[in-house]
Amino acid sequence: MEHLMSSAPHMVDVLTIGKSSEGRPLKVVKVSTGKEMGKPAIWIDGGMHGREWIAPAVALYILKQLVENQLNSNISIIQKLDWYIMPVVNPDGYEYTHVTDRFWRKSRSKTQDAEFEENRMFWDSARECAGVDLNRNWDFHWGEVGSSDNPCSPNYSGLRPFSEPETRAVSDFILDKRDQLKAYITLHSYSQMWLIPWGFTKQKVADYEDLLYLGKKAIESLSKVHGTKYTIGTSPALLYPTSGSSDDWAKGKAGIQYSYTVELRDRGTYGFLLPATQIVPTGRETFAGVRTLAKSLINN
Ligand code: ING
Ligand code: ZN
Repeated sequence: MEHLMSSAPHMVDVLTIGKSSEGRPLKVVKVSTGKEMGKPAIWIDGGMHGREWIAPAVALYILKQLVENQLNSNISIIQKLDWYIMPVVNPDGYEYTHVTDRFWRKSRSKTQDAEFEENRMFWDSARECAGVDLNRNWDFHWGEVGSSDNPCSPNYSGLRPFSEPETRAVSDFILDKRDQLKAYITLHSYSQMWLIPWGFTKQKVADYEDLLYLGKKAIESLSKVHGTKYTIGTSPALLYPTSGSSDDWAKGKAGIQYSYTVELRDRGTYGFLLPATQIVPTGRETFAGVRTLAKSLINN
C-alpha cells in the first residue's frame, strides 16, 4: 500500500481511519484520478475474518491492477470511478492466525474489563474468551438470527452494535462517503458464492432483481478467466441466515445499492488453507468480476 502510494502519488493515497483493539492502524487505500471531486465510487474490503487469508491478497491484487495495469480494458473504471480498498479490516485477528491459531476468525478485543460487570452474571467466561465476530457487529438487525451473545462463540456479536473499533471506523468512513458509494463489496472465503442481501431474513430485498442481474454478469466474467464456478443468491438460501453483517448494513443503513459478500475460493478442498499457487488465479478472476460490475455501474 505504501509502495503504491510512493510510486503513484497522483492517484494513490493511504488513509488511516482508526486503530484496532490492539492498536494497529486501520488503513484504506484511495485510488482516484483527475481533479473531479465526488465521482461515483466502489468500496472493497477484505480480512474481516482472520483465517480467510485469500481475501486480503485479492484486495491487494485488485488494488495493484488498478494502479499499475492501465490496459484499455481498465481505463474507464479508473477514470470514471474512485476506489476505496481496505485489505485488512481485522489486523489483530490476521496477525493472530500467523503466530498462534491459524483458524482464528474473530477480532482480538478483550470483552472489556470495564464492561465486564455488566456481563458477568451471564458469561463468566467473558474474561477468557477474546474477540468479536466483526461480521456480526454491524448496526442493522444486530444480535438476531445466526449470531451469538456468548463471548466464547466464533459468532459472538459483541456487547452492542459497533462495540468494536474496527467496525466503528469502517462504518463511520462509509457513512461519510455514502453519497459517492455505488457498490460495497466485502471479500470473505470460502465457497465460491456471490451473496446478495438480506442475510437476516428470507424475504427478498426490494431491488433483488437488479442486484442479481449485475452479480450474474460479474460471475460470468469471473468464470471466463479460469473456469471457476460461482453460485449467486442470498445467504439464507445458499449458506445460513446471519444478522449484523456488513453487507446488510451497507444496503439497509448506508443505502448503498449494490452490496455484496463475495465468498472466494475454494469449495472446501483446501478451504482456508488455499495453496499459494491459487492466490494469483483467484486475484485475476475476481478482478475480472469486479471490473464487469464496475463497468455496469458506469453505464447505468
Ligand atoms: N461467511 C459469511 C459469514 O459472515 C455471510 C457469510 C456474510 C452470510 C454476509 C451472510 C451475510 O458467516 C464467512 N466465510 O465469513
Ligand atoms: Zn468471513
